[in-house]
Amino acid sequence: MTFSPFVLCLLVLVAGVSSGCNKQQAPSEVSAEVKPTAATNAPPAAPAVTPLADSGSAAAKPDINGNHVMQYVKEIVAFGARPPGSQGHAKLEQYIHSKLKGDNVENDTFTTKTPVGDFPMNNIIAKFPGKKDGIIVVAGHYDTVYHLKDFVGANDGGSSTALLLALADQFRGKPLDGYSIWLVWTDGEEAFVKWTDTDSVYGTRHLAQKWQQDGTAKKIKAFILVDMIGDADLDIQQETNSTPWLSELVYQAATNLGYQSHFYQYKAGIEDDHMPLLKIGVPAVDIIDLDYGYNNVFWHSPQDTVDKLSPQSLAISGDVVLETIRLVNAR
Ligand code: 1BN
Ligand code: ZN
Repeated sequence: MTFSPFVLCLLVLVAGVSSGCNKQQAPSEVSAEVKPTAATNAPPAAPAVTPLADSGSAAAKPDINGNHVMQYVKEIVAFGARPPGSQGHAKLEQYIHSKLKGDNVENDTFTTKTPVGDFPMNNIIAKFPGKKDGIIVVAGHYDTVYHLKDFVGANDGGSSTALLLALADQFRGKPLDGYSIWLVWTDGEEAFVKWTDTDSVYGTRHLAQKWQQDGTAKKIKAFILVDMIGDADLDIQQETNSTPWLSELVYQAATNLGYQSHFYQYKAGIEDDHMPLLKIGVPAVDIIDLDYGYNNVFWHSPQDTVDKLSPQSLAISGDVVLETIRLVNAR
C-alpha cells in the first residue's frame, strides 16, 4: 500500500491525534542541542512498557551527539541533488567512503533497469564484528529523488545517511559484545517515475536477493531502517508492514529513554526499503516520520532543507536505534 499525505492526515484524524495535521512547524533555530529530560519531557516514573530483562552488560546510556549528526547532514546537502548517476551522488559515495576509512567496507555494485533507462547503483556496507553469532543491520537510503528539480533532501536521504555515519563513529574500534552490526547506505530507494513494486527500493531488492542466495539472510536477527528521522517536529509513525515484535521493541526502546511521546501516536502502512527484507523472512522495522511539515508539504519538495531539522530529533532517533540494538541483543 502506498501512502499519500492526505491518507496520513486521515490516519491522524482517525487516531484522534489533534496535533498531527495542523501543528506548527518548530522554529528553525537548531544551534543548541537539548535532549528531553525527565523535567522537560515528563516520562512516567516507570516505563509504560516493562523493560526486558537486562542483558547483563554495563553498556552506557545511548548518547548520540545531535550536533555532530547535523554537521554531517549539512555536508551531505552541500553536494546538491544526489540521484543515482548524478555528480552529487558520486561525490556523496566518495564522502561516505572517506568517513569510513579503516573500517571493513563493502560495495554492492550493480546496474539496473529503470523506467528511464539503465542506472549504476551501489549499496555501501560497513561491517562491525560482534561476539555473538548473528547480524543486526541498520540501513538508510543515501539517494535523492531523480525527477525532482532543486531537491536536496536534507531529511529524505540526508538524515539517514548522516545518522549511519554517526553510528559508525559509535561502533568503530570497540569489540562489540552482541551481534555484529552492519550499517548499510542503500541506493535507489526512490522511484524514478512513480512508486511501484518495480520502480522503487532498487538497492534493497538487490541486497535481499543476494543475501538470500549467499545465506546471509538467515543470520540477520533484525533489519532496522531509518528514514526521514531528523524533522524538528519528530513524530515517528507505527509502520504497520513492520515485524510486530521488532516494532514493539522500538517503542520499548523509546520508552526506556523517555522519548515515547515522539513515537507511535498513530499508525501508517508505508512501503520502504524494509519491504524486500520482509519478503524474504527477515524481521524488519521502518523508523520513519512521514509527517513532515503541515500536511507533509516538505516531503519531496524543495523545502526539504536543513532548517527543518533539529539536532535533538537526530539524537533521539540515534539513541532509540542504539537502545533497540541493545534490546535485540538481550532478547
Ligand atoms: C520515504 C521517503 N519514501 C520515499 N521517500 C517511501 C514512500 C513511498 C513513502 C511511497 C510514501 C509513499
Ligand atoms: Zn523520498
